Parts: sequence; structure tokens; C-alpha cells
Amino acid sequence: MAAQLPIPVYTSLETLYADLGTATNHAARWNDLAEEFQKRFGRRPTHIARAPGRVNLIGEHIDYALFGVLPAAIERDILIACAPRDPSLYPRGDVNAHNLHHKYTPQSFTPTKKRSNSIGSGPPEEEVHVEEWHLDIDKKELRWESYVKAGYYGVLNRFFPTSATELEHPIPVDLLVTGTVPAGSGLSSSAAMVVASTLVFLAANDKLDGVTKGTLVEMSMENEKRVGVNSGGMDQAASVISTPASALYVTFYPRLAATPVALPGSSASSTSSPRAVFILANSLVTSEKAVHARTRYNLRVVETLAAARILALHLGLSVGPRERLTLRQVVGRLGQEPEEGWAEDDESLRTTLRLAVKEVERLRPASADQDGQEGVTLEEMVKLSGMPKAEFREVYLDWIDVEATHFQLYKRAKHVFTEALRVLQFREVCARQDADDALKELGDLMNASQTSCSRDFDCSCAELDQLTKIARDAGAYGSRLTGAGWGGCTVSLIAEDNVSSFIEKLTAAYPPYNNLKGDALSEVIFATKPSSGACGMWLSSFRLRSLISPTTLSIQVRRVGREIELM
Ligand code: NG1
Repeated sequence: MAAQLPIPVYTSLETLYADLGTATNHAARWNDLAEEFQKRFGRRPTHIARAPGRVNLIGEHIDYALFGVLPAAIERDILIACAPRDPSLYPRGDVNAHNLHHKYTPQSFTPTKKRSNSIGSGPPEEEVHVEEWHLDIDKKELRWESYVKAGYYGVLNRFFPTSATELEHPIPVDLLVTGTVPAGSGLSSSAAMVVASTLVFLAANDKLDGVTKGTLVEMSMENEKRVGVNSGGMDQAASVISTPASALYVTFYPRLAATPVALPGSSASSTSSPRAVFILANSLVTSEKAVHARTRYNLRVVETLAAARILALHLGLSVGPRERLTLRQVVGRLGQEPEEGWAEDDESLRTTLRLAVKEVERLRPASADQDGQEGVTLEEMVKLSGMPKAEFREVYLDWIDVEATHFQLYKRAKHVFTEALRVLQFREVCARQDADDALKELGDLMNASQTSCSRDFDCSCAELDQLTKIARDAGAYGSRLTGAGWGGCTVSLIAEDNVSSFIEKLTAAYPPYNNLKGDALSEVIFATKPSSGACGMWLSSFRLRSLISPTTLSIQVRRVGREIELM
């Protein structure tokens, strides 16, 4: 199982790139990073962690309802280089973090031990006081180092008991970060940052033994919540578990699992289907997910959870008095799923989802117009939930920051069920590698997903709607927003032969691209192929507490004409 595998660790770029299967020009970035590290901190880095961004091909806003999604890692990534500092000169666990991008200023921070008030829900005299590691993360203002801190947090609290002896304390480090995943574009630069940070702190502190890809995904999901967004696990799973040339079918229920899915035309034997190429195009509307979380992302999380409870009650399914079940669990109960979950090839999930798409009509508010536009007020929602108001608040609202006058239970649940079905259909078309019309079928599913995101989930925006329409007119089989939406990128499915004419047409027709040329244009519109997941490159053979004379391995590259050669 892919999630049970260890994190790949390399000692040379040659082996790393053989696995990444990508161009050696990326090697120049690694080398620049190592050289700049040497310049700034007076020594070479000992560890570099890589974590890619991701594109979601289909399955939007359904990971936190625990339905399967189909993302792929992209080549663009975050690299974090690091080396220990002399522990006799700096406080334990101290971090001196720099970013290669000049707009992100250097930051230093030291974790402190803090007494948390209580755990448990008993009376105050039974409060249990615990000490935890603490780092200040300002959730109101988005700062680059918050993501570095978020990754560090989990490593500290999982691997360094606050009662530990001096010897077991986290070491002080210098860090240098660089990245090619554009921020706020729906390509998950945040998850890539948190995954790379978690990985580099694990490695620098010699804590990687026994950490599987699944553990890194779980830690990164937990860590990212500290930045203020209650995300599902899609981005972290794609960034960690992906393999080159395939998309990744990631499921979360009853446990995290991931299977590679080959895309049409990718196998050497497939003849009739042209090769699928995915083009990413940035709408140039920045999607500030954390800043708007209370009226957008977090609100959708609450709406889908409340919809799950209310639908389950309408359907006469069992629901615990304080249980916060998900829409995936509603489908499981409706179809009498066994405790260990349905097998991947079991048709029951699909059949029950079809039924759920019909049953969701029960959530349509009586006062609503044709599209169920009006939603329900908080009072109406509480009444429908069958819970006392105070209890409803505790279970559904107190743990998450949201703001709304109306809650759209019907439209959100309808999107989730139909989108979950589209993911299953997309996967099935990919399995029929040789079908002539595979790309057309996939494109239709992507278009239906865009309509549903726009109309029912309300996570698109005018520019994304416009750009996806232009993409279809320019020859894409299908085009949709990717990631959380409200701005950011679209992903369009193109046959390999049409890539350049497609890019030309899009550039001419989408007004914000009209004056862009060269690098500026290829920053906002580019083809991508599925890349492999997170990995580490450890540049010396030292073990932490025996830092005597590191045998540094070369990651030099040499330019030979226009080629770059590994040395
Ligand atoms: P973005 O904002 O594109 O990274 C977010 C969530 C995903 C998923 C998508 C919507 C985070 C880190 N990621 O992706 O888990 O819910 O929205 O499908 O919040």
C-alpha cells in the first residue's frame, strides 16, 4: 500500500531525478539553493526536503466530507534546505528561517513550553494540566514563516516530550526556503510548505525512522490546521504519496488509502487514445483562503457536516446524540456498509451514491426557489438537527470560525454527492485506457464539475467561469477550477497535439493575459505532468549526535552549452 511506504531519501540528484523522471534543469535550483545557503550561513546544508504542489483533476470540496478525490502532484515544488547550528550558542529548537524570495523577510523563532489549560470534559477540579510546545502563529495575517512553524509544531509535540532530558531537545537550525508553486493559486503551495517543513524538521532532528508516507500525510494535515483552515487531506496526500505519470485516487474513509491511476494515453501500449495533457491557467484572482475562511472554506465545512446530520435524520439512519458525522458516513449507513468499508471494486458505493443524489432533495428548503437559493437560518438549522441550541453550537460551531445568515445545506450536499460520483466515473474511464472517446468523457465530467462548483457549491468566481469557458472554446475537452476556488487556477484537458494552439488562443482571449509574453506568460499558463511526491536529499552521511566530519556529497551541476550535466 502506497501510504505504508517510507519517505524516499536520496543522497544524490542523479538518483532523485531518475525517480522524479523530470528535466535536469531542476538540478540548477537545488544547486543555487545549496550555494546560497553556504553564502548566508557559512556552511553547506545537511538536509534538503522537497514537496510538490498539486493539481486536483476532479473531486472538489469533498475530501472533508471523506469522499475519494483524484489529484496529481505537479513538477512545481517547495525546497527547504537546513543545517544544525551550534547548540552551545543558540537556544534549543531555535530556528533562523530565510526565504530565497526577497519579498519574504528572514524570521527567527524559538519554541517555548506552555501549560495548556485543561484537557478532558470533566469538572474543573479534574482538569488535567499538560505542557505543550508552543510557537506563535498569527492566523489573522498570512505570513510565510507561519507554514514553516506549522510543520515544526507537529514534530515538536509528537517527538519531543516536554518532560524530556536535555539530550532529547530539538536542535537549533538555519533554514532556507525556495519555491515555484505560485501562492494563492489553488495549487496547494501551503500544503507543499507544510509537508516540506514537517519533513525537514523530522530529518534534521533524526526522527524519520519508522515515519511512513501515511504518517507524514497525517502529521501535515494536523499541522496545517494550525494556520487556521480546517482542510481535508487531499493536498497533503497528493504532495506526499504521488508517483510520476499517474494521478492518485485518495480515499479517507474508513482510513487513508491511495492508489495510482494511469491517465489515458500514458501507457506505451495504448494506441487509440491521444495522450492527455493538463494545462494549468491562473485566473490571476488571488484566492486568499485563510483570510476568507469564515465565510467560505470553513463555512462549507460546517454546511456539509450539518447537512449530513439532517439528511441522516430525514432518512431514519442512526445518528449519535452528539455525533458529527460526514456525508460519506451517511452514504455508508444508507448502503449498510461493513465496518471495514466497501472494497474498492465493490459497486455499492456508486449505487448508494446514486440513491443519495435522489434523497438529497429532502434537504431542499420549503421556502426556496427552483435552485434552493435561500438556504436555512441558524434557528431553522438547529431545529432540523434535533439538538438543543447550546449542544448544536458546541458540536458544530464552537470549534470553527464561521459567519453566515443563511446556510445552504441542500446545494452543498447535492454538489458533494454528484461530485463524488463524477470521481468514480473519471476513474473508471481512465481504467479503460484504450477507449477512443476517453478524453471526451473525462472532459464532460470536468465540465459538469465546474458547473456544480459554480452553481451549487458557490466556490467559483466570474473570472474562473470566464476562463473555463474560453478554454472549452479554445479546444479543451474539459475545463474546471482546481483547488478551493474563489480564484486561483483552472485545469484544462487537452490532447497532446493541441497544446501550443490552445495556449495561443487562451492568451488572446483572456484579457488579463493579453499583454503577457515569455516568462511572464509561462508563469501563468503552463502544461504539467504528474510528478512524484515528497522526498528528502541528505547531503552528508552524519548522524546527528556524531557530527564529526560530514562527508558532503556533491550536487554540483555544470552547464555544457545549453545542457545541464550532473557532476
Ligand atoms: P487548496 O486551497 O487548493 O490548497 C483546499 C483544501 C483541500 C480541498 C480543496 C477543495 C487546504 C490545505 N486544502 O485546497 O483539502 O478541500 O480546497 O477541494 O485547505
